[in-house]
Amino acid sequence: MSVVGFDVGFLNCYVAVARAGGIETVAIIYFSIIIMPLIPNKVVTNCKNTVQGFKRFHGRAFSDPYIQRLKSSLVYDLAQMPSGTTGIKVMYMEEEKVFSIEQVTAMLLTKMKETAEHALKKPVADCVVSVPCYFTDAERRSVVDAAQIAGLNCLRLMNETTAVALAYGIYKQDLPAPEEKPRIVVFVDIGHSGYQTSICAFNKGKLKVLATACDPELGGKDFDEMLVRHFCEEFGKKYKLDVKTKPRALVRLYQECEKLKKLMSANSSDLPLNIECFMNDIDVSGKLNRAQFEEMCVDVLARVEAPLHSLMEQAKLRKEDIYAVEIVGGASRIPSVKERISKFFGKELSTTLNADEAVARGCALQCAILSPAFKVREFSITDAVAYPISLKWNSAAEEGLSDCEVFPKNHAAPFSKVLTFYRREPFTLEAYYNNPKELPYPDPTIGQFVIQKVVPQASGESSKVKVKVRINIHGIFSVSSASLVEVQKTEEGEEPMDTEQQTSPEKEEEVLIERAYGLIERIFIFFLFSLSKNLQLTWRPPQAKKPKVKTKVLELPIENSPQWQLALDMLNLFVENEGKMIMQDKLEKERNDAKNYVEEYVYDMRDKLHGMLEKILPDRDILSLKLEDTENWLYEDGEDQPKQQYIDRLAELKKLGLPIQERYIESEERPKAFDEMGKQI
Ligand code: ATP
Ligand code: K
Ligand code: MG
Repeated sequence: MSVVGFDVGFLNCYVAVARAGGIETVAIIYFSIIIMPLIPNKVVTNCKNTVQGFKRFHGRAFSDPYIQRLKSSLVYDLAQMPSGTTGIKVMYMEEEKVFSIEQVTAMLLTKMKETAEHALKKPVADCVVSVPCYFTDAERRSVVDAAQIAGLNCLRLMNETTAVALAYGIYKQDLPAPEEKPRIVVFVDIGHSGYQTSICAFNKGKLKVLATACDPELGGKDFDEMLVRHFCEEFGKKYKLDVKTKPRALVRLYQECEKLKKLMSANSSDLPLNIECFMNDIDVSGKLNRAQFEEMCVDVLARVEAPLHSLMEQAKLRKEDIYAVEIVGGASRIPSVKERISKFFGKELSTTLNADEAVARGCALQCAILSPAFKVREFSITDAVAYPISLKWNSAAEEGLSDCEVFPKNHAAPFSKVLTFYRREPFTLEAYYNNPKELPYPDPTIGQFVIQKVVPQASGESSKVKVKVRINIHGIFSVSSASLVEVQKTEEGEEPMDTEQQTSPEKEEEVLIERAYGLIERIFIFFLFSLSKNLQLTWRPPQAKKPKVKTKVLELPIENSPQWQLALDMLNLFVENEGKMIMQDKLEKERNDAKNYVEEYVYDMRDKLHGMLEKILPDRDILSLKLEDTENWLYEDGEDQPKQQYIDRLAELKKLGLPIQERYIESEERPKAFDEMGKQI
């Protein structure tokens, strides 16, 4: 059992692991970048093969206008997967290959997994992975698949703001008692790509997300963008350079602007930006201060408030009700961003959490709570549905389409609902987001779910079909089960039996979707049925002999077709390929290690030969020559050889080196032995 939290950020990744004897999280950071090996056995960096900023490709069709718009601004290429989703085109081992977004994220997760394994010194499978709270169903399914490809057992996809809320609440000793008025805290996370806010109610041992509001397109990158735009213009005028035409120069400018932006958070005076040999061998320089920076970012800064308004409106709370506003995420360090948020709430912001590690720590804490092997204080987390979800279906009475909002916005999650339909034949439920306007995504469809094998009752009546729909622990919608209630007449005197059973730890609710036929209609159907079957009619007054019935519940198969879900055979293929790539990496590492051992031996032995082994002269020269020979070989033919070649070379060297070392030890030991003997005598 491993307890690990992964914050898969747009720019930065964090791994938090929990160690036994209390939750001590160790966070490790690195960039969300995958560099593909271009040529077998060689690491050559090439910007077309350096894939970054791919978090936003999850669950999106290649034809999605958002993807098409992004495509032109990327250094690497995108391509369409056979299923219609987005793939990334790179050179991998001398071949052009298209990797699905799930595969690329799996590669990143594999790296994160290895980091966790290194920290814990044991294999890692169980984990909790973060996603932005604005991720849709398709995006979440895609991340779950990526985790599976990486060989991880993702216990929960956790909303980033909820992870932060957990990291905030779990250690608080002074939360109001369960029956008291909850403590209301607002969480704000501004990362590189997205801006997320949530408002939560805390009581002792629990947290409930009341509402969330986001701008998926507002983050540190937008501030970088403004700076880049400014300097492109300035360098255009000052040095007559068209920066946009040179991708390499542009990449460097982005890097320098990000650095400048960070410096400006701590400094309000003029700050320089210098880049040597920027383009056409020209060195460029410029300067900027915070006031100028804020002026060029007014439009970006103006977007900070809207989600906050929405948040308060949804929660129906007053600003006075808020106990604290906790901010995290790298871009929350920008002074003007903080100012806007602080001004909106009319209070000082709190920075009690580690701005960079809070998400990963929250995920690790959630993993510890879910893990049976770990003892953590009880803490219940109720998340909120980000976008309202409706179902539509063909109505039984042939009146056309009916629909029903099953999960309104901010409905508690995870959650199951049992819907009751009266049907004679299989039917289809279509799930969709019913408010496409607020969706940061063009396709409101969640998926089709066919309830199969529905048959009428023996009596000819419609069958009662119970359908369970749920938002699971990952925030993913599904039709999780369906059953048909078969009514059977029993022998006189036999006790009616209800075989229905519902045991689920998850919160659940029953909703009546379609009404049963009324009593009159029932009698009429029964009447007709009897007539046709027996051709003899015996009227039995209902009170006289109530037919005893028992019910039997039949599980019904469901055909699931979620939008953009990776097909199972593809998923299996990707799992297999990831295994091959990990193996390839492992072989490459072993080969490199073998080479390094030869190199190390050469240097080590040479040192020794010049030092303490000087006494053993004749053999020394032979080994010395051999070492030099090997060193030359390493830089020439031996630079890129199979592992065995290095092993063989090392063995050859050791064959010469070992006897020398042995003789040396002997020559050192002998006088000592005499000394010892002398003492004894
Ligand atoms: P996302 O949450 O959008 O997926 P992420 O988690 O990778 O992205 P973070 O690591 O939270 O993002 O934040 C990175 C952003 O914060 C970058 O744009 C970075 O330039 C910015 N940033 C970090 N430190 C500072 C600072 N001191 N001042 C201004 N910006 C900063
Ligand atoms: K992060
Ligand atoms: Mg983040």
